[in-house]
Amino acid sequence: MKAVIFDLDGVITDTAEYHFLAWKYTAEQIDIPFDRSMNESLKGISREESLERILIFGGAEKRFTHAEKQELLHQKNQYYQTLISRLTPEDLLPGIGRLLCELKNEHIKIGLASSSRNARAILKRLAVIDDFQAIVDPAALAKGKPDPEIFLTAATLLGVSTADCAAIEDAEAGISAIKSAGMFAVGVGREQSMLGADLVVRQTGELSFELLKEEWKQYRGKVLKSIRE
Ligand code: B16
Ligand code: MG
Repeated sequence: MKAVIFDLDGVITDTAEYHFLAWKYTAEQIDIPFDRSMNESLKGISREESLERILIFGGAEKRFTHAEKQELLHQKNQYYQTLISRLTPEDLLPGIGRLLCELKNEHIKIGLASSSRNARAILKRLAVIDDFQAIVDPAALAKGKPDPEIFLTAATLLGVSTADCAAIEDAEAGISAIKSAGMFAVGVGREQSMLGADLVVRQTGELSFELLKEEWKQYRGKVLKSIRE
């Protein structure tokens, strides 16, 4: 294991609640009901794709022009940015600060593969931006999660082969992206929603370098065995 690539929302910090509040505000402006289960299905999905899904859900996919959709996206993001301006280093999820320190001590490279165009601002507010050797710019990608492009780009920026990368995600779309990239996938959340992950923890507080190393050894053993067979 030469690199660990992190998702942001749901792994490093819990911005899902802020996305929920901002989408709820925006959806209600156009008379579409928005609840937490809908928000759950948007985890890891880009801003534009999220709006399309909300419009389809509300039977309003043909109701808005391109310019009106841009305005809705702008409104949502402004609301979201007001909320994230309150973030402090206290908002790192449990165990993440410790894990970043352990990885640095072990000289393991650290990357970020977040779909959020607000990721840099969030990492700055959490005071961990300097821990990352590579931060993928999601605006420069052709495809979002579950496409593997974001994780492949992170590995390239870090200069590490995909087979030597582990990646941590909290969304189904993210786990699919990691597996399609040929990496060791760590899921944070309920086992049922992390199908395909090589290791699942319920909460970030359970993550440690020791656990990743142990599970990685077993995973590599299985991979090598299947190649020999
Ligand atoms: P933004 P992740 C994702 O972050 C969120 O899970 C998703 O809900 C959001 O729509 C997406 O970022 C885009 O965020 O509007 O800030 O560009 O989980 O990939 O870190
Ligand atoms: Mg996430």
